[in-house]
Amino acid sequence: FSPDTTTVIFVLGGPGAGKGTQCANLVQNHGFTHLSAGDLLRAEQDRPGSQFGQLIRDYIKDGLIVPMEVTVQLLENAMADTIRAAAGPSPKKEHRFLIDGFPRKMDQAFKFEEAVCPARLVLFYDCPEAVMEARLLERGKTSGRSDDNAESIRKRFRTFVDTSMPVVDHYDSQGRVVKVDATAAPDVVYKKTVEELKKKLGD
Ligand code: UP5
Ligand code: MG
Repeated sequence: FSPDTTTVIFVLGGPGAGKGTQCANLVQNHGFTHLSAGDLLRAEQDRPGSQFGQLIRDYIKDGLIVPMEVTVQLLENAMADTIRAAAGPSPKKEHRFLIDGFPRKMDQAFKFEEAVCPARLVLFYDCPEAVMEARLLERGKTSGRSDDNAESIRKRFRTFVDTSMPVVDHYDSQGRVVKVDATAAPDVVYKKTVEELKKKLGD
């Protein structure tokens, strides 16, 4: 994917920070395509005949990072499908992707940027653990997600701190991170997101 015609924004933040919620808003109002690595993994897990189903199930339950080959391939396929679906007599000049919940480990970050496409920016939703925990436990009452329980949530937080924060710090040291406080209500966080993106992307 050429960075001239493909804009990739990584969307990071702890479990329950609101990545998916904010991405949905950005899709509606700003023409992004939203690809959630977690959603793609859950779909692959449930796909009949997938050779990775059980592996994904085990990793997600324990809040661990699925081996990167699986996730990078799913994202690459989804990007290609999106671009193919938009092809026609007047193809889009630019495709903008929000890659949600990825990369959450350094090896994924290097692999994706080298093999697929460099990211223009990293949108980082910053939120205290207590707030995220309350949101996830509340969602867990109805979500059906195998990792929305107290024990899995604790493991997800640990993985986030130990493995995923270094990715944010890495991009921050390169001046590519846009940090948004995700504690307030969704519409407040969204307003802030749009302001920050406007500053960086110029539209
Ligand atoms: N909510 C959202 N914003 C709110 C706000 N401002 N105020 C009040 N409530 C708010 O939101 C979570 C809940 O909070 C919702 O109920 C929402 O209404 C409410 P959501 O937008 O879903 O937050 P999000 O950050 O997307 O939380 P999510 O649970 O999806 O985060 P995770 O990062 O844990 O989940 P993900 O699906 O990305 O990954 C799951 C697992 O997949 C990982 O643990 C890992 O095992 C695996 N994975 C990989 O192995 N590799 C990858 O690259 C990616 C994932
Ligand atoms: Mg999500």
